[in-house]
Formats: sequence, structure tokens, C-alpha cells
Amino acid sequence: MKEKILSLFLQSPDSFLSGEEISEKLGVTRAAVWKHLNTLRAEGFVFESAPRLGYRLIAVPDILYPLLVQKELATRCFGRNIVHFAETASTNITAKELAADGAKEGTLVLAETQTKGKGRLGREWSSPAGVGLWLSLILRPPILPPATPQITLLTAVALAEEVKKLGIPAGIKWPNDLLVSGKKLAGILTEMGAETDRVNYVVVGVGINVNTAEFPPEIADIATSLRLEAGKHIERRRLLQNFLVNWERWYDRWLAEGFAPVREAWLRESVTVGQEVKVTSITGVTAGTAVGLDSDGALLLQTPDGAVRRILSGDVTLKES
Ligand code: BT5
Repeated sequence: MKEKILSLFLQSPDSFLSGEEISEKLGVTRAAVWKHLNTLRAEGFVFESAPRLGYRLIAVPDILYPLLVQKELATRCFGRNIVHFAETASTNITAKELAADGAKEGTLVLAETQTKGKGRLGREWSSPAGVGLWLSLILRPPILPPATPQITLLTAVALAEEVKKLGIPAGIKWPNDLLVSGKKLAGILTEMGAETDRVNYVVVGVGINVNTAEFPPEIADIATSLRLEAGKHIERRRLLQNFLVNWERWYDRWLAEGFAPVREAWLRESVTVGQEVKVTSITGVTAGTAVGLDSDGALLLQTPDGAVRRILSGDVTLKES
């Protein structure tokens, strides 16, 4: 109901709406209208009120309500269906449940805060309220399971490009980190529901530190935010809209042309290639020089004996960081 009331105000941006009009249009009591207006006020919406005329919406906070995100959203499919939470355990968990229940490709799950934000391999992702973009997108690409990690790489490319448009020199660390000056700005967690010869769904979770001013002590030295890097507040909604457009563009291109164009853009945005690195995976630690990205997205690592190994998964530590 709160969103329906908001939608009435957004439909008539400059005019006053009286409590009576709203209650008649939506079939709720005046008291209920008043209660929802107060909740919206508490969230940062500002209403001017005038005797006899009613209320007029004069300021909208940077909140991720679907109808605000979808206003002026220039995508074909990404974010056409949005599920928004003030709080959820993890948008990836919710998105996987929705995907298993048949949610359409492009369905986007957004949360203002996550209580159990997830990184890879059971690690935690710090997701404080209102300052980040914590989102998960459901995709249903017609691919085989081994191609899924390419979606992480194309997502990183799309995000790196958007961050650079803000004047922030972000680079991608294989496979899922966006770094600025060696600190982590964003991470990607891609999960899938698949059979050996078919991907049923892919959930791409993206966490972006947007307006975080201070991090918990355990990540204070390794994390950064757009606000800290740009020295100013960044509007989350606008960034999300722009990112969704660019992300969809890269996804469509990947479906149509394969991984080659993504690979080229990834190499351009990478801070991994050419570096001495250490790769930690379930099979152990390998040191060497990152020399390239294979045609399927595997990292090419040259070890001291001169051999070039294909790395399909793992954590990369850059020697200089
Ligand atoms: C990632 O994991 O980088 C994937 C993060 C994905 C988060 C999104 S938020 C929306 C969606 N829903 C979820 O539940 N998850 C996704 P990984 O490479 O494993 O990095 C995790 C490590 O990054 C942690 O162990 C910390 O050291 C560090 N870290 C945790 N929170 C951070 C933050 N907010 N900013 C920067 N670093 C962080």
C-alpha cells in the first residue's frame, strides 16, 4: 500500500493530493493513509502539506523502491521485475528461491541491508543499510555449466566501465573483484542451478560499496567505497540504472557473439594480467605470473618452470598489494 500511495504522488509530481482523495482512490481509511505517509517520511520522503489542499511530494530519498528504480530504466529485460527488501539474509539466497520457483530472466532482487551477505566459499560480505548496492540478478542463459564463470567476467567488465565513468580508476582482479588502488570496491558471487548438460538458472550477486564511510575493523584496510574514492556522495539509484543498462548490453553481446569481445574488454579493464600473483585454490597455492585470459575465461598463469597453467577457480593475491 505504501508503494501505491507513493506511486500516486509520482504520477502527479507537482500537485497536491488530499488524504481523502488518496483514501478513495486506493480504498483505504484516512488513518491508514496517514500512517503510510508517516512511514514514508521516516524513510526520507519529504511532503509539503497545505490546509485543505493536502500533500505534495517535494523530495525523494536515495532508496531502491522498484517503482523509483524502474522510472527511466532503459533496459529490455534486466530489472523489469524487481523484488525489494528493507532487509534480507542474502539477496543471492532469495534470488535462488525465486529462480527455483520459475522467476523470469532479468528478475532483480535488491536489499537495503543483508544480515547474512555472502562472499565465495562461505565468507561474509559486509552489507550495511542504505550505503551500498546489494543485488542479485536471475539469468537463464542457454549455455552449458562450464560457461557460467564467463558471466562473472562480463559482469565485472560492465561494472568497471560504469565506475570509470564516475572518474574512479577501478580495475578487475580475476575473477570477481573490483579494486581501486588495491582495495576492494565490489565483489561478485555467481551461483547456478544446473544439471550436467543444462543450466536452469544463474544468480549473479553483486555487492558494491557506494556511500560507505567506515568499514568494520576486519576489512578496514582492504575495502573502499565510491564515496571514499570520489570524495562525494554517489546516488545509488542512478548508478544502478546505468549499470543495469551496460550489464544487459554486455550480456546480450556475449549471447550473440560469444566470449571473445568480453575477453578483449576484460583484458583492457584487468589489473591482474602482467602481475606476479599467488593463486589459492582447493588444490593448493600456486605462484607465478598472470600472462593472460584463455578463450573460455580461465586465467593463464606462467609458473617459474616456464609452464603455463589454466586456472579455473581460486583466489588471486597480487604481489604488489
Ligand atoms: C565476493 O566474495 O567478493 C563476493 C561478494 C558478493 C556480495 C553480493 S551482495 C549481494 C549478493 N548477496 C550476497 O549474499 N552476496 C552477493 P569473496 O571474493 O569471497 O570476498 C569476500 C571477502 O571480501 C571477505 O572475506 C572480506 O575479506 C571481504 N569483504 C567483506 N565484505 C566486504 C565489503 N563490503 N567490501 C569489501 N570487502 C569485503
